[in-house]
Amino acid sequence: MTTNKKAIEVIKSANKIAIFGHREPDPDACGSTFGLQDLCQKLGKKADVFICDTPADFLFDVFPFKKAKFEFHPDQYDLVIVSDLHSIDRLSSIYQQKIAEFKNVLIVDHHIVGEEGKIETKNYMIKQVAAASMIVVDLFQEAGVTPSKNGATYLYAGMMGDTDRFLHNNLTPDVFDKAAYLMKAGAAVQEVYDAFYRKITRKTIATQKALYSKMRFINRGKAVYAVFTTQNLKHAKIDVEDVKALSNSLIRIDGVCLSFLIYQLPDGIFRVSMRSSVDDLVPFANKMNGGGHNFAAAFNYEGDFLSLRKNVMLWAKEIMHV
Ligand SMILES: [Mn+2]
Repeated sequence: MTTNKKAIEVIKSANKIAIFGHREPDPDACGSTFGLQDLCQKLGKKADVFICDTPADFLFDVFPFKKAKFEFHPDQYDLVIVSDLHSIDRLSSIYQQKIAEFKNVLIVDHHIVGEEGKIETKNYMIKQVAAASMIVVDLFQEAGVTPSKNGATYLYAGMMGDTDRFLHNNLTPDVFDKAAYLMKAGAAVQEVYDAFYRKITRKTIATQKALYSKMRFINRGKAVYAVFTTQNLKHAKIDVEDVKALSNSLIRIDGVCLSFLIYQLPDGIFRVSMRSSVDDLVPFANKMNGGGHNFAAAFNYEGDFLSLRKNVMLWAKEIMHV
């Protein structure tokens, strides 16, 4: 494991840095990558953030996607930083090969996944903290530089995404310390809340309607699932990003301790996003070649809709040991 000090040395010894978050970017992937860009710039480096997936609408109010680059030319960079991921298949497919072959990679992550597919590098920081954005704050503090106001906003937004604004059980005193640090650095806290939580769009309402009509209770009401096929999404005039934004909705239902929110990706594969209030989901997610955190994990399922519905009952039983 790379220390904060060593990570700063790695950044300082580079000239031009390319920064990547995971595919289907969420607030923490965006916050930690744009936060890292701010850090690199504060250290006098040139740094670019790369994104090829279209992020969810609500993220555009907070993150400067216009400044992000799309096409990656490895020969123009001497360091790659990947953030909020550490296995190659969590990268957008167009970047996978180039990063797998890149010689100098630094990993900044907080996910627990199986060793399989881990990007090969000796420089990795994989810490069990609530958000990758928190590790970036550690790096600012290690380097003795303060984030710009925008940088602080990005990192704050990342932390709010992965803690759902201090709601999840991944909280530690460190989360609050870092939130306070970022607010002092000028993070636009209210703007983040307006963009992420205060504003509800018509699409959100349409998605909620579809979600509640699709959910099915299993295991005597202790588990619940909802499946969105590509056809369902089209019919409801919503997209995968809208559904993903409601990943934490089903586990809030009284009496439910396990939820599966399942949606079909454009390539036909189903993404199974799990939440639990009781059981550690990581072993099961790893078994399915996925990963995540104790109470929030995901994996991909390549079968068809009918087999999926059958399997979800078995998965629930296995995870809940019944
Ligand atoms: Mn994260």
